[in-house]
Amino acid sequence: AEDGYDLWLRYRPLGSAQAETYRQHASQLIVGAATPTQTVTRQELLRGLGGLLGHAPPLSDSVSSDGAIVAGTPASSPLIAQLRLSTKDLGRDGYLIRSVIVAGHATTVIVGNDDVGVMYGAFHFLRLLQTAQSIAHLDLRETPRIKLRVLDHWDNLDGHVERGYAGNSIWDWQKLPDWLDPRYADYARANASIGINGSVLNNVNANAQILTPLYLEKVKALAGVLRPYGIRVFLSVRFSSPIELGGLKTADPLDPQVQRWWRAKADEIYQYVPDFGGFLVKANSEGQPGPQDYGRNHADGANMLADALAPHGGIVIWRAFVYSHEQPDDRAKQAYTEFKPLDGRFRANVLLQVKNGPIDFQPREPFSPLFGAMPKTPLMMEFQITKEYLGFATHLAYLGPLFEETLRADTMVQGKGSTVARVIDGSLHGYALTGMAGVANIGTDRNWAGSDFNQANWFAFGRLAWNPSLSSRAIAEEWVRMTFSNDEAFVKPVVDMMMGSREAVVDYMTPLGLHHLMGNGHHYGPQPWYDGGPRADWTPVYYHRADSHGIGFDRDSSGSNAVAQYAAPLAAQFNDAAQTPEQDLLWFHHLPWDYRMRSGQTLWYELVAHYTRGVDEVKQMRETWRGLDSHIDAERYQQVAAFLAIQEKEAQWWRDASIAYFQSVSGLPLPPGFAPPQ
Ligand code: GCW
Repeated sequence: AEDGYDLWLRYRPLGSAQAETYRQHASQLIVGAATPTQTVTRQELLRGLGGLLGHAPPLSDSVSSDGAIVAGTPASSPLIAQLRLSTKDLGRDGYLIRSVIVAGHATTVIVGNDDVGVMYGAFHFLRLLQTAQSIAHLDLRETPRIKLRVLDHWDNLDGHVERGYAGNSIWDWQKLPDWLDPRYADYARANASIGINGSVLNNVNANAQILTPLYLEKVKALAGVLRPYGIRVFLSVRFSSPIELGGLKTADPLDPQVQRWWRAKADEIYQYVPDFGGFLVKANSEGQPGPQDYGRNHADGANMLADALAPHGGIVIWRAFVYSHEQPDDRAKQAYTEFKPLDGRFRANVLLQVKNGPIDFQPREPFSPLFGAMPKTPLMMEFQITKEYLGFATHLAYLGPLFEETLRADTMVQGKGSTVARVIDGSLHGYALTGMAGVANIGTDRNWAGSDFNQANWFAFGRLAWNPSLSSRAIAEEWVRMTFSNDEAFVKPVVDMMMGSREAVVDYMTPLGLHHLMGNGHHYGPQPWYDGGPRADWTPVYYHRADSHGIGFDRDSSGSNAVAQYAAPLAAQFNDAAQTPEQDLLWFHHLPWDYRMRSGQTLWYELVAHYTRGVDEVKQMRETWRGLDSHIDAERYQQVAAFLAIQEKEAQWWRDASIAYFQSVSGLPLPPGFAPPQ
């Protein structure tokens, strides 16, 4: 059934002409199976070529005809060793794909330094066929720009996924370690196909139980499934575990007993999982325990854990998403305020994981001012793939443009070109460790991600973690071709629809730099009027600050002065409403309703126009989709159509509720000709 389970690895038969052309370059397959990674690589090539071409080329061990495919490393394959290709600078994950002559025969070689690189190369090779590209004269060389490419699962041990909209956790802790759901290997294949090499199995709001022997047995079993695919396992840990599990009276990071407890725990973990990746930690944020509970700082906490992991080569990923019990004057400033002074104070095996924006995964935020501000501390990007603030499972919002916008943003810390991408790929400040994390959108739904189009966000995350300078449009096109069809009459309109979809959400939810107007707690639907407890900085009115005079959060020098956290040229730009990009206007400024926008319209009219445009965009998306039913299977076609109908209804809800509320505050008439909802 076309239920989306196969993700972008569908491998359905290609058209006969195309298959015929490819078969000339797939006459025999030479790939070892001496290691688990070689074995899964071989399986994937057989499965992929078998599916796409109708039957897989025969396995053999020498090249005897034109069209052989040889995959391996110089160490594992004498054939490849003979070619004397230079592979040294490929590292563990890089690969070459080349059309060469072997024994007088035209041959395609997929070469890495390590089995894992060869596996990535095999997936790339299959992708060429899946996206209808020529494989006749190949000369490709790929290495990842970012070392750690991880999914953060916010999965609780009871199976619930925090902010998950695709069913329950795929980790069946109850049946682990004895039953290994085949889905784990399919999860690993999907990740490996886009270069993801780490999985944080459990929620950052962590349960200490994950570190008990009972659970470590289960973690070990999962690590065993993921390992052949080059994926290392990480765990979120609760900072107070020495109290909860160890019976200690304190979790003070400077207490020798606490340090001993963590060292012993780390030693124990590595007996279960010798290649364990390390810890992810949310500390002193939203009520989680942390070093500040003992008067210590984040570096004290992170370094203590880093010292416990260092003998085993493990790392600590410490989150910068913090805000304290005491309400700050401006929550957007807090991560920078707490972490910037600690630059250079972290151990070499600590990475600081920073959300893309200063608040919290909104449909649009300016980039976090921490990027560029900590040259001596490796900063890792945290994106949210699950759409907590962008319509959960149903709304079609392709996040590629959101990720790309952040990565391409210029911090200006070392002049023009100091992009966020260059911060996190390490090239700007010379970081030794680099990483990108995505909060996973994966659950037990047959389609994994809650909708077919949500799969694209998982895909885009992986592709950008491998190479943050890829274009989100090119990624969308790859994904559409692999997931649905290579038919140009389908690809073009669907890619266009995807590319506009996130901006549509911004327009109907939070245009012009507005943020955090979603329903309290659950974050679904509009609630800009909400001003209830428990704290003001969890309420929409705190963020939009609309009154009869105007709207917006004053973060310029006359307000919270959050602008000062950016490099001087940007600070000056953002400090001046006239120079601030309009898409971020109300993020940085509180402005009168009759403020003149670049269009010449008043701010009030422009706001209404954006809300309306958002709804119109979704109408247009439905229209586009309506014309495409003949190109794909009915099953997926209909679910997308139904979800788009939900999205239109809810875009309308957002528009009407938001305009009605803001009008009740502004007291201004609607623009002439304003069309009431139909
Ligand atoms: O976005 C907010 C979410 C919380 C989440 C928190 C975080 C895991 O609403 O559910 O908790 O961020 O990132 O820690």
